Amino acid sequence: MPAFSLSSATWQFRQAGTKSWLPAHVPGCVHTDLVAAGKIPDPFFGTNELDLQWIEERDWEYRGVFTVPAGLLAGETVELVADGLDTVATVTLNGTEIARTENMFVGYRWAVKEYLRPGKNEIRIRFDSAMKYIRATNAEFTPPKEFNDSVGNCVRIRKQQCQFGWDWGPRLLTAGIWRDLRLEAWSANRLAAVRVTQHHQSDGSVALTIFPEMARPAGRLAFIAVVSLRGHEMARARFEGPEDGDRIITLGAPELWWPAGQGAQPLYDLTVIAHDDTGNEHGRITHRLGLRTIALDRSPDQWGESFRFVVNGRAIFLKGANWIPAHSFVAHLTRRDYERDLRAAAAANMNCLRVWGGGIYEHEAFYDLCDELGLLVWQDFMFSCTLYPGNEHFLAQCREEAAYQVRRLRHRASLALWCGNNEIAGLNEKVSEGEFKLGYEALFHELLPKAVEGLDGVTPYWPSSPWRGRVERSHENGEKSGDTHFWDVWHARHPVKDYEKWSFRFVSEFGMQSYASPETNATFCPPDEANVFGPAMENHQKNRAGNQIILDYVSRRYRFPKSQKDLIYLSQLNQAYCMQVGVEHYRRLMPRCMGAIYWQLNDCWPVASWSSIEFTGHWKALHFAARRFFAPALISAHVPGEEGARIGNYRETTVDEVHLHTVYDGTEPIRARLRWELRRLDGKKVAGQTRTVALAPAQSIRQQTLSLRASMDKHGRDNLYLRLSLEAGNRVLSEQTVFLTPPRFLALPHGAPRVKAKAVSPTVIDLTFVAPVFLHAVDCNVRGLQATLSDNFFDLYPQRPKTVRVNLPRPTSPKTLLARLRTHSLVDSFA
Ligand code: BMA
Repeated sequence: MPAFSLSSATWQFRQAGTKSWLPAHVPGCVHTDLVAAGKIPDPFFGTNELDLQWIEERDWEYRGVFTVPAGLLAGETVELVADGLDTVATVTLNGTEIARTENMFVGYRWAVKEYLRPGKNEIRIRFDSAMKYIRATNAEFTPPKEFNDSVGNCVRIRKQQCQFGWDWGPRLLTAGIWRDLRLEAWSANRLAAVRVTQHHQSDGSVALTIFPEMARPAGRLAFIAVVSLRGHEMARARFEGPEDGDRIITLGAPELWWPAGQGAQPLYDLTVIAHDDTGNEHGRITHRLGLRTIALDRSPDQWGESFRFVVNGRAIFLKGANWIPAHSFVAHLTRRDYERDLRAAAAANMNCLRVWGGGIYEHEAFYDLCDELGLLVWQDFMFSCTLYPGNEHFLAQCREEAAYQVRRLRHRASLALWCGNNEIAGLNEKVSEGEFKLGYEALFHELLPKAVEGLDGVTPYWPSSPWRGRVERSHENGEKSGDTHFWDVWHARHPVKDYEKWSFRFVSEFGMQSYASPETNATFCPPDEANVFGPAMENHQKNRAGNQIILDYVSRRYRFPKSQKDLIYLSQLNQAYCMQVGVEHYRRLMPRCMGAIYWQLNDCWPVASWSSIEFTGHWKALHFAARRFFAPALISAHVPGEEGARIGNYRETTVDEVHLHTVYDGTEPIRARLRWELRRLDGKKVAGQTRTVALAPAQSIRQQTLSLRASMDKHGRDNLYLRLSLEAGNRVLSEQTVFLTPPRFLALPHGAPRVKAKAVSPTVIDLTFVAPVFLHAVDCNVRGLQATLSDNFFDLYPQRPKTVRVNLPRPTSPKTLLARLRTHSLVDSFA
């Protein structure tokens, strides 16, 4: 079908009501165009955000001049296709108004042939201020106050909610043509969409039923459907209309698609071509399919009701993180940007991401990568935290949005769940009251499930996250059914060990903030303003209590740091520790608990936040820890009891034993060596043992309990550490150090590792570290080289070599790498 992308038009923009036009980009947005034109400074730098709030109150105009290719005008119908307009837009073609829109999340097509002319054409799109819109539209609806709706009333418009500001994101309310804009020409009819359902038969074959959806009633059309795998045609069918039985293609011995860690991710191409009896083509659509079944199993069991995802008949523990928009200005994001963070998610042994409901329905590249990497997608609809208007006009917009997005994403191999909203039912008290209740139920219990059922029909729907089948939010019920957001640790400042108090069925949010690295902070803050409590840094901490809570948790665990750099390091170690305690507990609970999705994977700008990957792509300590605590074969310690204090602040402990667990979610049973070693910090071995253990798929098991009271009494708990490892052949599958008291009390020895560097290739170097003494949380920094390390923030045990692979963007000699390398460990951070 002939198409012409309007991104190639000559684009300009201006503030409405002013004279001069400036160059613009499509896709793009006002803020990035203003930066490119030199009219505003970098919105992320320092406190610039605060000076740029005027942009949201203005109206903006875009105009594009283009020449229509002659062939295009030969089409009987020419459509202007807008995949995304942000948001209150009036579209004009050669002076005639074509359409008005008010929903960022809907793609549109308008018949425009009669307004086009041969030669030069002009399209204009005016974006009215979203702030003016929310003051005038749905104004009879005032939602209850919500701490993340800092502007107030942001729910009155269907626009990316976190643009209004969030507790990790700036208030940068933009406007623009944020996705592709093009002209498409066709005659008689057009293949608009293809819906495919998979029937997995007992003999292992898979039958694909193909439902072509035409723009007009089909008439005399025929369809050809071809399935191929890695470029080889596997099957083909020819059928007449939607009623024709031949629209089924059966694949005899297909390769199944699996989530990461469970098997491969083969992707079949299904191409459907519509044509008439004279052979004229009326459109073709290719979908990449993963052959798999997926179900949300909620069967009664001994604890209440299960909440587990079953793929190809196998129940799978979901390991992952929450995903927020990858940039405050999403229009510019490309596959490369998504690739950076999604590959990092897969590298950290994740098999799932939750696309959180205050952002956007993601870019095609995001889902392409999730399909390729085996990352299951828990897809929220874009509704978050606050209640929404329930009037017919608003609901009609939501209906259109749901239909558009469900049609767009339903065939995705990675799509595991449609979820109605983030945190409305579970956390907003007003959800059960009068009109709020009516509006809520109309949207989340009728409209959205109907759209999913009618247009997808396969992917499960879950009304809200968290949700347990009714409006309530007690932890007790989270132990019985549904999913839970657990924020006692962090927001309510409970002890970290409170993760272990509850046996939830599935945990879709829990998190701990940390500061971003000094390198990331330097991108928005000059060194003399980089004090984390100063105005520039404070503006990059969007949680009002954030700094206090970070300091609170850091002080519970570590000594007072030497410098701000060390505080940043400790905040990251603390974050990694908290998530480790949470995730390992949830994994040990398997099969009662079947998912741990921490808050949050990524950032939309450089900021102090709950993320494990900084905005610059730099991995925090948490991301390295995630790779360890999400490992398929895990050695995990449960240490009941804790260090506390009596009146007078005299230390006491209730710790005296350690339970050693293994958790395994590999696919084949294996045998491994479980090794534990209790040592004094001065290196002397106190006790230890190695034994062989059998690991069975989907099994969490307590292997052994160590009674350590006598050793603690004899050597002092401040002088001991326990090294645990799980090994197979000469590979360490899982390893960790357990302390019997908070690290601030430990008598940690000082020392520096010897490091040897060996070139594997011009851009790959292996660093081997050997430390004379035990060193905890060794941070290796190779400043300025943009290196990627296979591990960091790791422990070094006396005389036990540890090799880290370093990937470099350009050829580098081992000598240069060693000269740039700086290491420090926990003890070096203490004042
Ligand atoms: C959650 C999320 C977000 C928020 C985060 C941290 O509950 O759903 O709304 O950013 O907590 O407070």
